[in-house]
Amino acid sequence: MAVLRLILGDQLSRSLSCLRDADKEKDVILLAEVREEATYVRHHKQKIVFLFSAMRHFADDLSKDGYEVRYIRYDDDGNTHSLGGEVKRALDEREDLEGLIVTECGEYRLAEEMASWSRRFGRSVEIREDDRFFCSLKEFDEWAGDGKTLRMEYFYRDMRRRTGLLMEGDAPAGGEWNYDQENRKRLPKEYKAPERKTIRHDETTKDVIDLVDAAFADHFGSLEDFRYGVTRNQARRQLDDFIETSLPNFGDYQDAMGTGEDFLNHSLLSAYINAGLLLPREVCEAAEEAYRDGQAPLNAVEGFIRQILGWREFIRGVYWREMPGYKDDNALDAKRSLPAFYWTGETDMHCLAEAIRNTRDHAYAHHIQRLMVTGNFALLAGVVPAEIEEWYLIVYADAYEWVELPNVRGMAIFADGGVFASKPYAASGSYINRMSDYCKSCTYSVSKKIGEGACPFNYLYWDFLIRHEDRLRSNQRMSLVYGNLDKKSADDRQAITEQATEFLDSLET
Ligand code: FAD
Ligand code: DLZ
Ligand code: SF4
Repeated sequence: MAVLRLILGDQLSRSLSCLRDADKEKDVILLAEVREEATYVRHHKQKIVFLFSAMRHFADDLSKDGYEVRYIRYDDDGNTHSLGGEVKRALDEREDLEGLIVTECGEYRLAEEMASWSRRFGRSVEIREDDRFFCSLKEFDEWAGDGKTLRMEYFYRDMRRRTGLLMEGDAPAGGEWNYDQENRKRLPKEYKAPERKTIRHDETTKDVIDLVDAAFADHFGSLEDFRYGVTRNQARRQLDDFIETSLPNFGDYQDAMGTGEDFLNHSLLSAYINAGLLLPREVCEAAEEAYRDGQAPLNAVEGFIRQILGWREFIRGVYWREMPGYKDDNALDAKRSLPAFYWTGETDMHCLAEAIRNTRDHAYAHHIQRLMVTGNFALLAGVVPAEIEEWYLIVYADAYEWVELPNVRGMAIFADGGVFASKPYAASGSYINRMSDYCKSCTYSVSKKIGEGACPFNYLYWDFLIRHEDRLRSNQRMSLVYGNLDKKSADDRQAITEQATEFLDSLET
């Protein structure tokens, strides 16, 4: 029996469940560049180049290995520009194809659509589990049980035990599960981040850059410095390079930020892992090997593995467990529109300008920029969850709803009211000053709490605590900060509220 096998843009793994038993003699493998996926949000130009070029290279490799591949290019005549439309067209044109096999996708909206395909097309549709993750959705649900609050740390320990990663018998390597306390260093003066290897792009990528430049000219982002690898081999080389040059200090500078330092010691691997060019297991194993061989210290390797084995798996479990309601949560009743500077980067707040520039130039920003700069500002300003969430889904090359949405709604802006965060990650300018050199070259003064020239993060922080006092004061983990708020006089509180309101109202949206 011949079947059609659909591979989505973020499923570029040869071990993908829907490819596993593919018959080179009979089956047809479909990949399609379609407008519906490229514009359901207006993705960063580099994200589209990365995926289209990676899809084309992946399809070429399959063809070279003898599979029959049906590849639909964006500007091909007859492209229906939706995945459903392309599946239907392939099935209609090839009567010998008895049905479709596909691996489950990463976004709820598409999963719902796929669930209707069998009825719509009158053919069998088999949706297989995506087993590239360490933890299946069923296992995650069993772990979560009826718990209303989920804690990543306990999940992570279970995953360490289950996979044996960084374990010595029944105990964690080095005796501790988590070395986060050691991973909060500022950058030393004159710190030089590791050089990144450049990737020479081939004709396929150049063609895609031209296509995206023309067809998606009004999408956010610059194409001037496109540096993503687009093949498995290139992604693997990026992994090896990271392990050798950046991992040893990954832990130390994991939370640090620096002007002009767009990558520091971060791995830059999320786009590859999420698109399937690298598997999470091989990435964690490579890091563990570096620890066992004495090439990287435990605080770095544990910190890195925790992000993938812990956070990444946990976030995915939360997404599928909480959807579809999760998308509507607005626990802090946030109402403000997204400020225009999120798109232009034009703001006197230097930390925000830097994070947004990095985002525009590379479809990338590292975790602390996402969480404590752009995320923190949206939280303090009370930006409508749907607007800030769409921004994150658009601007990063690694963004798919399964991973973006809980990170934004759950971690950055507390819109879910604490499904997995025990308190909002709200911070004043002091945090940003402690972890970066941004404040030194900012128009605002981080040491000034209120009045002309004061850092907006300072009064926005207190204003946030005042506005949400009813909800947050009873949270035990907030008792210290509310204790500090209690030391402020009624006049101080009023001045904070007035300056915060005036500042927020002045933002162009
Ligand atoms: P590194 O710092 O080198 O970390 C290693 C790997 O760990 C990453 O490649 C990634 O696979 C994984 N990882 C780390 N943190 C997380 C996390 N919180 N959730 C899931 N995986 C994690 N990550 C995405 O992959 N896609 C997103 O759309 C996304 N949106 C985010 C939005 C916000 C508001 C925040 C706070 C975080 C978001 N993250 C997202 C998580 C994290 O910021 C990125 O995974 C990371 O910055 C990617 O860069 P890197 O590969 O250099 O990561
Ligand atoms: C993100 C994306 C883009 C920009 N374009 C395509 C595409 O043309 N064809 C495709 O198969 N997938 C694309 N993707 C990835 C999908 O949006 C992704 O598979 C779903 O969002 C589920 O995670
Ligand atoms: Fe950001 Fe405030 Fe520092 Fe300026 S002073 S960089 S706005 S934290």
